[in-house]
Amino acid sequence: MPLTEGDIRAYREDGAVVVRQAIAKAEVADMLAMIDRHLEGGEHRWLVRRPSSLSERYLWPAHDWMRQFCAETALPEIAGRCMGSPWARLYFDHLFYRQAGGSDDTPWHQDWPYWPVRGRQIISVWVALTPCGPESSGLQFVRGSHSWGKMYRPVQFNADRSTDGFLAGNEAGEALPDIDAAADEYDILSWDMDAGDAIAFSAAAIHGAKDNGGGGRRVAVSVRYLGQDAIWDPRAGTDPAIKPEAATCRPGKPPADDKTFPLVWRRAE
Ligand SMILES: O=C(O)CCC(=O)C(=O)O
Repeated sequence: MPLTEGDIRAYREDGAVVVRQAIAKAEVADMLAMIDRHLEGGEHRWLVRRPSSLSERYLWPAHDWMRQFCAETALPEIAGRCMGSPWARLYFDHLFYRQAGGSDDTPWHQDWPYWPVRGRQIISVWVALTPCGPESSGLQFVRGSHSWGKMYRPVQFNADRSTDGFLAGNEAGEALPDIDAAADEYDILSWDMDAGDAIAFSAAAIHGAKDNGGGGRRVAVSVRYLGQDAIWDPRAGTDPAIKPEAATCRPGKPPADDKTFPLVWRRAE
């Protein structure tokens, strides 16, 4: 397991930590092949297209290669140990695919305003499947922003508001500060990433990414996990992919439906 106590401390203090070679190069190559095959011919349910990039979420229920990636690699343990939770449940996988030379960026945002869950133990493990860095679409973080105690209003990723329309009505919270306009005031955290390196980060951490900087394609999968203190919180305009009836979720109660939120890691006694 590539995670150290120092990594866990860094996650808690900064809201994000890099984990080198969380996924072996051979598994990275397999994942890229499966993703290419899927994008060429797959059926898409939760696909969001932008001019030079796309994202797709919840592949795992229909695709065993993605379920294995989320459940049977080092990722669930990284998630559980960073969160400090006795267990980790899989929430969903999220593929982020940028075309070579594309100009799409990822605006600064937090993740938790978009999701019908709430808690401190909500984490993503974002795995770079192609190399990238701060100037070539690698993820960047406002260090420590996960501890500000804020849930900012979600930011629309599509300028024309055509595709991720579920945000309608999700106006709660104040607007995110303009991070780029006051870049000197924030401590920005980022890393040069090799294929197979991962970043574990809190759902409350403010993060974003620049465009590809004219480089090659950038492919990443972000896997979302829930820990012990996460509760179901179906606020207006949050991701509708999981139907509360199917998940037997009750507002204010922890998601404990093993089919919808499989238990993928448990701390050894
Ligand atoms: O890969 C990206 O550009 C966005 C990733 C992201 O925002 C996330 O994983 O929450």
